[in-house]
Amino acid sequence: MPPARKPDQKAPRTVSPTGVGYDGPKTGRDPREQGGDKLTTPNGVRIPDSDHSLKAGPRGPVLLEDFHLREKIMHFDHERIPERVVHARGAGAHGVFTANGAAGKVTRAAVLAEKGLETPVFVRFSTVLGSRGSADTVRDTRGFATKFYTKEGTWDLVGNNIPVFFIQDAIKFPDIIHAGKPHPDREIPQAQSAHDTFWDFVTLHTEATHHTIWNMSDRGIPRSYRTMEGFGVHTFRLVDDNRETALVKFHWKPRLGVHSLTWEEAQIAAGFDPDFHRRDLYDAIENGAFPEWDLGIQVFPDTPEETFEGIDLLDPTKIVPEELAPVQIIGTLVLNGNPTNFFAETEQVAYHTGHLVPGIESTNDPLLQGRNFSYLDTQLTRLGGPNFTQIPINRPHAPVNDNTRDGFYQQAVHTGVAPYTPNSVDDGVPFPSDWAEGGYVNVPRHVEGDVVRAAPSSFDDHYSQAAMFYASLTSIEQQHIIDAYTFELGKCYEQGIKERALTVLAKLDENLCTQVALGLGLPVPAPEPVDHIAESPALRQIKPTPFPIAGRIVGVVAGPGADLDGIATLRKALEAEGALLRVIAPNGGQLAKGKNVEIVERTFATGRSIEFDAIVVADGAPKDGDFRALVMLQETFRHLKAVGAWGDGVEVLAAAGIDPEAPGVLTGKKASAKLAAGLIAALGLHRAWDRTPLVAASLVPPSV
Ligand code: HDD
Repeated sequence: MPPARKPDQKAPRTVSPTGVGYDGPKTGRDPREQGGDKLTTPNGVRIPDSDHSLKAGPRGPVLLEDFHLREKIMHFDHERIPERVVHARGAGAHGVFTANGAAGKVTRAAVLAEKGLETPVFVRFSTVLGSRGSADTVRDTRGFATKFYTKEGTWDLVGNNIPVFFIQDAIKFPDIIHAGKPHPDREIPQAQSAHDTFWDFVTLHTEATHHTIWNMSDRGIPRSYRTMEGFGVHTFRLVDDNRETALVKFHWKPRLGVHSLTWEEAQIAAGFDPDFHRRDLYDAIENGAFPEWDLGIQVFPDTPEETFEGIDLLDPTKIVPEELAPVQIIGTLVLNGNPTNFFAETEQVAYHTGHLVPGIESTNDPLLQGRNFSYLDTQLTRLGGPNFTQIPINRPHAPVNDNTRDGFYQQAVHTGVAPYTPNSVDDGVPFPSDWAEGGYVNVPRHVEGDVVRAAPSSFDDHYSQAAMFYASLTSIEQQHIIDAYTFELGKCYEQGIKERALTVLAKLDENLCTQVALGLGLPVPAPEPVDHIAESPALRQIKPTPFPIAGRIVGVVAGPGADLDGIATLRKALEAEGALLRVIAPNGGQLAKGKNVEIVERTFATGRSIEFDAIVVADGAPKDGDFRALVMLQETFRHLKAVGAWGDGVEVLAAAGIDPEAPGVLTGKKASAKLAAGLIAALGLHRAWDRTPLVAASLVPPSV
């Protein structure tokens, strides 16, 4: 484990573990570093002064011959590239995917099939709707895109943290995005779905109902990128060595469990720390708490109907519950390297659903088919031309000999005179590869039909799986959905849109519809519940068993008189689990007592509850009732996170109005092993869910 780095310290210049970014063998130059230690122009001319323009006398006009001034300003003027049209806001990391060999029976793609094979990856997580500078914690779908630099070429799995999509046909993608982005007249609201055009679209295009209810669930506000599931969404076709095919859906399962923020935490974080998820990912990797996911597949027979248990596998608004088709684990992803340069790597990485390797093929899912065009096309303006696969982060690790030539930003100095195949003048090179030589040979598949603009009738079921999702969740998760619909629709101005949304909810669940209608102050429409398949408990994210706590952060409220021995004991116990302890005190600097020295990492002015997964008050902490400390504790309690105190720290809890007997409140005379163990167990469960009724009662006045 690398030494812990303080969160806001300057990052060391790390070398990416994948080796991505090196151009050594080709040009002898590593593009991540610039040569020498002297300041130069872009052409390598050493310059004496970069702070003063060349002038005719100190008070005279600037001279046109100042090439350094012009180069410096010219380059700065063009530092920005267009942000992604969707998923503009994101964060990435390097890592390694290791196959366990289980997929060998369904695919010939070595990246999945070859037991023990390690493939370098670059993963980028994102929100969908917000601009590049928008807040991380808004309610939205999250992107989960993985670039596998396989030895057979680059494979991109461009997924989301929600297993279904809003629409069934890519031709509607511009429309849903126009509806979800800010209103064109005022360009508000930023990065959120709580506005009229979004709800107008999803209630008129009711195929969006299933995805929308996932957005309104806790999945729309993840605690961390590290605690999100990922899904390939579409059904893909895998091909084995014998050209036998199977249909599959991909799932990423986080080792830390699936956890979310509360809505209040998400809102506070959007203002207090808009970089909340980006910081969390970076700090976790920097501190050695490497995020891990298992990759799993659901496997279905490749029948002509392309359905499984009556579920249309080509409809991207449908899932196959894990109870019907278990997720089989085929490998593990570990993210173990932060980018060296955000722009060069995270901003310039270009994912594409059409980046496939032998053994993995598309299906006829009309959403996927459209994506296979869009991701290639969008890079032309975003990355400035057709040579984006030559940008270091996009460079394949497999040898490339492709007969494409020239174009903007061509990096290669091609040799030979015959960029066509076959040729007789360059000794025939490059040669095509057949199946046996690892060529991407599509498995023949039969296609027939009339040319029509139409969807199959199975795509008409817009509600049954949304109803199944809601019915599958715990009552706490259901309440969060009620609250989210009430908030989002409450932000709409058009009565007609709200009423239409209620008619959709009437099909999903009577209580959901009634509660939201009450919250909006609108009449409750007559229930029209649809039939749905059996509930899927696997969809719940509140689980009774604790998860690992690596990367979790515990704040300890302290001050000059605090029990530093106790803090040291607690820190040791937490660090043994990969978690961190941060001292919060009235002022910055150090706390010292005997041999113990604690650096204050957050003050009452700079800290806020959302930065911590639990807060504990140390014996000897100040009892002056500073409201900022009390607010921190009250928020932590209200957000159902563990709170605690030892020694006379319990007086501070009392001042904050926290009942020491309430669930998830841990107290003790000392910072003992027992207190630490209780804290670790509470962190593993993410929240003290048993506290919910207590908090709910305190939020709603009894007269309402
Ligand atoms: Fe998309 C980016 C995921 C449908 C068009 N999409 C993008 C990213 C993710 C997804 C994770 C960010 C990649 C990155 O980090 O650079 N998109 C999805 C999923 C979809 C989906 C899971 C449905 C299952 N997307 C979709 C459709 C279209 C697009 C139907 C167009 C017809 N998506 C794009 C895009 C983006 C993109 C415009 C923006 C930047 C980029 O591709 O490189 O081409």
